[in-house]
Amino acid sequence: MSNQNYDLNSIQKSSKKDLFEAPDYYQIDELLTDEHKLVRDTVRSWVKKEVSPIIEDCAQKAIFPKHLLPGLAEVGAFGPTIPANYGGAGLDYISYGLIMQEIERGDSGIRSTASVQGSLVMYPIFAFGSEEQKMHYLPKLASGEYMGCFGLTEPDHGSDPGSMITNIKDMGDYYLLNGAKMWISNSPFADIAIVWAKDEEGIIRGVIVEKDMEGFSAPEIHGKWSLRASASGELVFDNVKVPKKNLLPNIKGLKGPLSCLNQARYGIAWGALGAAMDCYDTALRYSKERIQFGKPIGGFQLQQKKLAEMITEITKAQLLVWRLGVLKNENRATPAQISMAKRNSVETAINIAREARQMLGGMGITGEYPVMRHMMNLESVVTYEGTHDIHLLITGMDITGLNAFV
Ligand code: TGC
Ligand code: FAD
Repeated sequence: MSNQNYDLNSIQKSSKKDLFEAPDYYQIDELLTDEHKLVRDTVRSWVKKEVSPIIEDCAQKAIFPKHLLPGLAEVGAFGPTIPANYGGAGLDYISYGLIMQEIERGDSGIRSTASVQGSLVMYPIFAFGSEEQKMHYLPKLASGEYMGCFGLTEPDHGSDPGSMITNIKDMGDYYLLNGAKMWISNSPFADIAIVWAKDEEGIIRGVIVEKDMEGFSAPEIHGKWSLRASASGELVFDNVKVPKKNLLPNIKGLKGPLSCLNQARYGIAWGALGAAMDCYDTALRYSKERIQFGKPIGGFQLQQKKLAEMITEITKAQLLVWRLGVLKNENRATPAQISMAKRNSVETAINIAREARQMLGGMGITGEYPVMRHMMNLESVVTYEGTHDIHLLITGMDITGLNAFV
């Protein structure tokens, strides 16, 4: 089934109540301000009301629930840290993290949409765009009137984006864009794409491509077993004439797209913990209700070990991302610190999802519970925004000063 068009009535609402209760084993709430808690609770309520009832059916049918976009905009998920004069919510990085945590508690694919819009589309326009570009695009992106996508990965250049071949040629009045991007979240329905391409000197530049430009297409990728409620596609550029005013003027080189990734990876570090919390909460509740050998399975030591290790890992990761948020608010978080947190949170989440799936026995493979969906989603999250191994090598390079990529 196509992600681009669906009949809202074809999505079946679950009658099951979302009973999620967030774990807070170390009273981490005490580290949050009233604003942080208000933001988090607003998104949590929205997810319970709008996402939880439909997400299993959307994932099963591979439908991106695009009717959620106005709601996402309303809860401030698009560009939470962008200043209010450009339509953003003007929040700090801990609020941003909490928003991503709550959305990914619902589904990693919905969080992907928000991450891309805020960190990979609004951020580069905000950080590297002209004033005219900011005034034109940012308010529309914040409200969800425009949706965007981010084209860095190519079919032959994933972990090594510096080797990209997509290119722009200066034609006097415009740039001629040629090439292709692969695995692009949101591309099938995006109004604009932030595209990274090499100029004639081989320097990476960013351009804003609009969906109606001649020679530009964004075919959807089908057949995913992961992020099924998210739309992914390609970006194909066949002699696309990009007006000069669409070049991001204030950035040159690979550090442009990589700076955007710092923003998105930071959000994922929080987001993946949302998925972990949902799996833990589900497994904990199930362990108290499921009776085998005459008692709740949560009473068996092996099940308690799984649960105790889950809450320990969640708590450690919560403290890590909170501290990272403080550093980010002070503009002191390094890219390598962000890499460590992204890698750690996703690994924590994927391990918890796998353990929780086992704890649910046969029921764990069904859509009755969110665990298998989270588990499959996290297989994308561990790969995109830099794979698990790439982030390890970034940490390795940071601590040794030796570059394993060359
Ligand atoms: P290298 O020579 O190390 O660096 C090139 C220039 O970039 C600078 N730099 C950074 N700047 C800002 N933030 C960072 N994180 C940076 N990392 C490096 C660096 O200082 C240098 O600057 P300058 O001024 O000297 O030119 O680059 P390299 O070619 O050796 O590559 C390094 C490597 C492997 C770490 C990097 O390319 C990498 O991170 N690869 C992973 C690729 C990746 O993460 N792709 C993600 C695609 S987008 C996506 O997946 C979206 S999914 C969204 C969703 O659905 O949620
Ligand atoms: P490869 O780079 O081919 O890697 C294959 C394997 O080799 C990996 O295990 C990797 O860790 C390993 N490897 C590579 N280099 C090294 C090395 N030097 N040392 C050791 N091991 C190495 N990209 C975008 O630009 N925009 C998007 O919106 C976007 N959304 C995505 C959505 C989904 C659902 C997915 C799955 C991907 C998305 N991506 C997006 C692409 C994503 O960032 C890439 O898939 C990722 O960076 C890895 O690239 P690759 O798939 O080409 O794998």
